[in-house]
Amino acid sequence: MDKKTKIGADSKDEQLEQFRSDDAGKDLTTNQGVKVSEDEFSLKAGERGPTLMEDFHFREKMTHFDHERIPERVVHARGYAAHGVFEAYDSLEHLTKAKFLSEKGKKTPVFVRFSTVAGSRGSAETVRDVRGFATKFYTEEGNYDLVGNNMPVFFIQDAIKFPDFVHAVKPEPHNEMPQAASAHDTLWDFVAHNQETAHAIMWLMSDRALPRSFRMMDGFGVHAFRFVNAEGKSHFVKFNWKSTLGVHSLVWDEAQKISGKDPDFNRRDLYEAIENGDYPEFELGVQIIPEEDEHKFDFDLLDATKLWPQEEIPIQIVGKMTLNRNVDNVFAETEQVAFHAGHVVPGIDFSNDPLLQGRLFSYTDTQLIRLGGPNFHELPINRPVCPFHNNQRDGYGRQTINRGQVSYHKNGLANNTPAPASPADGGFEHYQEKMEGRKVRARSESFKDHFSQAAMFWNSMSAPEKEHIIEAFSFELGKCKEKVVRQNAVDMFANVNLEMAQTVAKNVGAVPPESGNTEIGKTSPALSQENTIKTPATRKVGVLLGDGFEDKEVSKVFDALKAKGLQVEIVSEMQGMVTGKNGGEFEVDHTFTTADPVLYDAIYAVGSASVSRKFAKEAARYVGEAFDHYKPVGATHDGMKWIEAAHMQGQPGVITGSADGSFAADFIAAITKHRHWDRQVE
Ligand code: HDD
Repeated sequence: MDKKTKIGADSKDEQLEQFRSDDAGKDLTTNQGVKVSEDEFSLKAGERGPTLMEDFHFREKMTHFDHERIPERVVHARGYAAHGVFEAYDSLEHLTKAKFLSEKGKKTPVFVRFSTVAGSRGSAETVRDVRGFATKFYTEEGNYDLVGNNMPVFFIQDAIKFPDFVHAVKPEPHNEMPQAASAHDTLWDFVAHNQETAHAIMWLMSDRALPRSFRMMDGFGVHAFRFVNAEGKSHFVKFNWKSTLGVHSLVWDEAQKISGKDPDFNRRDLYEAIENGDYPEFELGVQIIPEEDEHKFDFDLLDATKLWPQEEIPIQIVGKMTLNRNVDNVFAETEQVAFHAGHVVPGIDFSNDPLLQGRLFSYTDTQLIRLGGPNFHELPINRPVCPFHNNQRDGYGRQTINRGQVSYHKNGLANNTPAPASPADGGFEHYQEKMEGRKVRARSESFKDHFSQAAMFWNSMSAPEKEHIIEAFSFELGKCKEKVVRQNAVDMFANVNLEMAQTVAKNVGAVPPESGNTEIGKTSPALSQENTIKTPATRKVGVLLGDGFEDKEVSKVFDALKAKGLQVEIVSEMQGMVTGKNGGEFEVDHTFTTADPVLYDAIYAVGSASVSRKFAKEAARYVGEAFDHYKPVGATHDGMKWIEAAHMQGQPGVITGSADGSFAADFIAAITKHRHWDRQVE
């Protein structure tokens, strides 16, 4: 490949540049390029007369507007994306011939879209749901899409059940409620009648379903894929994304409140982090199982309701993705991006997982209706950065002007080109797996254990995580109107853990099951968020400041927080400047009403000696709610009175003291822990 066509970290950005348009400062024209002289009044027969058909500017403007919307994604409609770069740590040539993994330090542009699954395009983001985590690698050998989720297991084993599962979880058809929620009868009715859902439901009821940030969750390719090396040797592989900030979650009460206070909470967080230069990073990890070991495990590798415990099959970290650029236009990029689990490059191939096999059909099919025809690969965001040539022609919105007489293969007139490339020359060769069998509609016996890994997940949770799961079940089933739905669900989950199911049963008015699983079997400590990476970096602290605050000391605390990469926002009674005792000034970022304690990771109360009654009331609310959500609370000087009034002193994660002393260091240590579950909350 010559220098000009070499693919690097900036290749996609350079390609997109050809399509960008800056309208500011330009003359207004029609789409035909004709300058427009008036854009406020339609053309009429007399000032008070009817509008005239010949008003081409009105017609064009209105027609375009009338056609602005496209169908939202049937699932994952609500999403947000960013550009970035993937860098390989080392060569994986011994495992795969995929070139983007073949060389230490090799950089490949990527585009990542995070999403919720069930909600419509405008729904709230902090709902209880799986999060999509879809990555498009623009490699020199074509686009590779890793279309994953933030949970390693799926709800069903065979793609033929996907429409049923999605119908069950989406709003109920007779009244279109509830929006972006699984807490309703049809989902739980589906669950009890399709018990392969057990393991994924345990994840959905856990804290993983409430990520604090898209930046603070892991991603999973879910299925077993194949790596194939240049010698044709195949290994099964599972892909894992590991956030360098660790995996952290909201609590349910907080998540519900954020849905009202800031329905864009997760996208705002991602957008602002990138704008601030706090680029989200995820390491790519692979779990490898040699083909000959396929049957050595107590689960079937082809079953997407099973994870590969990392204590048994370790994760090898092979590279890092950094998201470093927000999109220019959400519709053009985030909405029109078309992912496909079947977009692979030489060196990556499929397994026979029946869920994956069905996905290979569904993704192109859905893009045809969503993006209006077969040319969606020509949209700027979807174009590969390497050249592409074939004999496909025409269709709605075709942009490529294919020159020449020939559009068929084989041909003589164009010297039989474009010509297939041999595998040695980079042509994709499907892995030659030996197959034999009868055509059957059946589920393999090895897919029939639905509860062992669900129980492993439960057994691996810390005490607070278990409590949250019980609360989640109690909320979700409590929202189901039909008693039989609640009863069937608790009876089913007794197979995961009897005590858990009995507690939930009592909470939701069902009959506690008498028998079930009481064994504490296998555990996988890596599944507990207690064991995740903990860092204060990029956490957001709300600081309550009133006029006359202790400015010198507070400035020192701010410096200490910022030095550790924390974000500080000043909250006060009114917008404008807030002035300290010694004349130091800070600009207020938010008033008590435009912000809210649920939007911060920690609250630092300072106040001042002479705050108003309203200030005092709001400060007490901020501190109290942060405390109830197990967040770190810090107070110095006059801020202490709200801590004392609420009897919070000495509780875990409540840091008081002099801003001159060890306060800042102690407060940062408390923030590093994320939440203080050992706190006594009434
Ligand atoms: Fe899917 C979208 C992830 C099973 C059919 N899926 C979609 C997206 C993600 C996933 C992240 C959003 C991509 C984007 O941001 O544009 N899907 C998964 C995972 C699955 C899974 C991790 C199981 C391991 N999906 C799955 C099955 C089917 C589909 C079994 C159907 C047979 N998925 C679709 C779809 C979507 C989609 C209907 C809707 C919008 C789109 O594709 O582009 O084709």
